[in-house]
Amino acid sequence: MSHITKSRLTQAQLDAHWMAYSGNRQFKKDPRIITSAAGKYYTDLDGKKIFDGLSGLWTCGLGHSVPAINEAVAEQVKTLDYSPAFQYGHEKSFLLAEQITEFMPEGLNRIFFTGSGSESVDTALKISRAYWRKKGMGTKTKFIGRAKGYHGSSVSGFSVGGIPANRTLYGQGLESYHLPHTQMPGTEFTKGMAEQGKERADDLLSLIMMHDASNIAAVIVEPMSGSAGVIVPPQGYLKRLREICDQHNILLIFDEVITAFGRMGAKTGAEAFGVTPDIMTTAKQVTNGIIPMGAVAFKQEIYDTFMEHGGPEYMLEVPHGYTYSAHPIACAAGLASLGEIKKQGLIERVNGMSAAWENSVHQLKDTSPIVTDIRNFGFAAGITIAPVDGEPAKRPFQIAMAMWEKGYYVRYGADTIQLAPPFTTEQDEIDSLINALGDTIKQLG
Ligand code: PXG
Ligand code: PLP
Repeated sequence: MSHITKSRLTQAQLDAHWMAYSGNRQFKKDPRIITSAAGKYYTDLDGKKIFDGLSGLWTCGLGHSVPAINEAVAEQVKTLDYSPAFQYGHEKSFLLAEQITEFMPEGLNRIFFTGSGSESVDTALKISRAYWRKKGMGTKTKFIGRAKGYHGSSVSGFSVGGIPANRTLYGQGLESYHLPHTQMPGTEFTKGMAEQGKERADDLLSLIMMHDASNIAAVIVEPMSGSAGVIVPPQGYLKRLREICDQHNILLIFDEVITAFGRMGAKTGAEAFGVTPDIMTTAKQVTNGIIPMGAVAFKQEIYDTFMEHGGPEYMLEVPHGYTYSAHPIACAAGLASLGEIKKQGLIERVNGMSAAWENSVHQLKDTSPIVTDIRNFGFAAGITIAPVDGEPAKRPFQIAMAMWEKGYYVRYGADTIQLAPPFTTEQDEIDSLINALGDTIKQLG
């Protein structure tokens, strides 16, 4: 059924917006227009309620239109709408930085604010290079990412990223090399972390052999890959990466744009998996998605290195930042969001319900032979769908469209369906989502 006749938008208006990461031609023939959101549900133009099975884009774990966040933003708009990010400050950024350190593993206690996950990644990579230069090791400039990694859309992000479709069009990026991913054959349908795969961390030794540690600034990985379809680290894998980085004097960056602030049933992926990086990038959940913001956490020694080598005190220690770094409205939203996560005990809640979530999503295994793998951790799951006729992305698209019609929003990307329900999701909502998805998959395969 086409929704276009019900939209007030003209074709020219639809055409004017070149949508991000979207099939623009298909969308504009049959637009899926969301008009409002409250709690765990969207409402579309037809007035249909749609369950938010991906918490926005992994952003809105608290659900939508959360009164405490709305009020904090409304108050901030009236009090201080903008404040220059460079050389002048406002109190809320310092309060939020301290609040964020409470979610961070021990030692990651210096916070740099950005406007998005991509900017957080840019910040982490630039500061890594600058750090080595400040320490007199200016040859350490190369980066190591990982196959299937997603680190945002900037030039640096696509360079270290490992999803081929996001790289092929864009030519030369930053000099980056890639570890193999950890989706091991034979581990399909593993619940949580697989036992096999730790040895893939040792591929870092081969890359170090090839490029030499004296030329490598940092290794960047998502502790759990989100965009590529929820790829959970094998047991012992991240610990091994940490050991090798320590032995070779290479910074370890965890890109926690999806995994920080509750999604893993822990404060961060670092906490969930018991490994502490030198730098952590975050975004999304920090403001519950209401206003763009990212935050990068650094271990203190990195910050101190810049302060010690900063020159006269009136000089900048690092020429880096964004017009919207520490935007006051984003800071107000961040304080309210993180405050609500703590007040509502949502990290403990996700942790407590993750076993039930795991059991529910793994029931999809028996729905159809086209389900070839299921992975899960915390309140996240990825379901791999067998391709048709060399078109791996087609069935996930069809499934997501059918689910939308039925009143469920799920993410489709490459050969997977991704799920990440709000932290407040109840068991009956999980059941209804999984039953609808199972029926939809059955109808297709
Ligand atoms: N790093 C990671 C690990 C991410 O997941 C980014 C960086 C970039 O963040 P920004 O805010 O610049 O988009 C991301 C973003 C999906 C999906 O469905 C994931 C992201 C964005 C859109 C969709 O998996 N992750
Ligand atoms: N381009 C121009 C011409 C600018 O003046 C600025 C910021 O002043 C930027 C890009 C960067 O914008 P932002 O700080 O929002 O990333």
